[in-house]
Amino acid sequence: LAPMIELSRTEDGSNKNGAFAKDVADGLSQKQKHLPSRYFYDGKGSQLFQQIMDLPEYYLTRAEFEVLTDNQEAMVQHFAHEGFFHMIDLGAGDALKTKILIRQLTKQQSSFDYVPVDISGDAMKQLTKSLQEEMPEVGVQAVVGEYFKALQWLQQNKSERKVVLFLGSNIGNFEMKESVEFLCSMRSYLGAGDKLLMGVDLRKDPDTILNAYDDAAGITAEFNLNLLHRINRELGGEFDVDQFQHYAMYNPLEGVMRSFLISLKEQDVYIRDTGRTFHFDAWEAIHTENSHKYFIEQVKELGQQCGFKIETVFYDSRRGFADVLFTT
Ligand code: AVI
Repeated sequence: LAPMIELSRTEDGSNKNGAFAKDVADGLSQKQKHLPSRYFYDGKGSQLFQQIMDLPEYYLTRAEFEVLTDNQEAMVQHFAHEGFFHMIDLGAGDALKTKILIRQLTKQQSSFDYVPVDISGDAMKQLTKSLQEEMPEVGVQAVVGEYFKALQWLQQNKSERKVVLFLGSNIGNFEMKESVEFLCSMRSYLGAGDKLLMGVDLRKDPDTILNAYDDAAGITAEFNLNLLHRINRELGGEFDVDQFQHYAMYNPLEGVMRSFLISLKEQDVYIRDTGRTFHFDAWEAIHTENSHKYFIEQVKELGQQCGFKIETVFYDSRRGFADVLFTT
């Protein structure tokens, strides 16, 4: 399987080589405007996402926490039966969930090191420090960058045994086609018997899903609108952010939660680093995020397309979230 993912993005999604400016200009010039959701996660956005994870409506994090807590012994047995391995954690953040597994691995004296990958350098510094304090016996090699950085790391360490964690339903933020490309790319760097533990949010009551992305306290709205603030801060944008509104919509046929920013009036917005002005009609939308919700059968097919087989599926007690253990 050939690597298919494009490896040319900036490491942290910032404006280093103008990629951010270019993506914004491209997205806002389309007939249906859009902005890539990976730009949500600047310092402020990451902080808001931490708040989202504590919201009463945002069930995903708690559900996955339960899955990992209740199944930690079984999971670790699947990972650790053949000697040393690298545990690579894509989008590790504060690794609150992964620490459940790390503790269990240490308890069982498994031979492994931990490779957290995250776009936030600060998060990786803090995580390395907290692990050194809490579990000094665990070797940690943090990688700062987007997911493609993790793929590069996998490529460089191709011959060693690996367990990849891709938790939190982060896969759900890709377009369907991108998720296949990403998983196939990952698969091409894994060897026989390597594992992938992937968190996926499952189909459920549409209202439960919708509320999770349109919370009463308005934190998700702030998270979405922060993208415009970020364009103002980093690209010299002139968005009047109060003139845009968060709008979230769930399509139960496709199983996709979509988020938008809606222009409340007809307006022109200049963005210095793009050298251009963008026109918005009253009530025109910018599509900012997809979050896919899956049937287990779809997850199975997704894996199969890239040569992954399901070893076990671990569910939460409500069967609303699953961590799927794939092997090659
Ligand atoms: C990071 N990702 C899995 C979150 C999700 O649920 O799609 C991002 C998010 N967007 C709004 N709320 C949370």
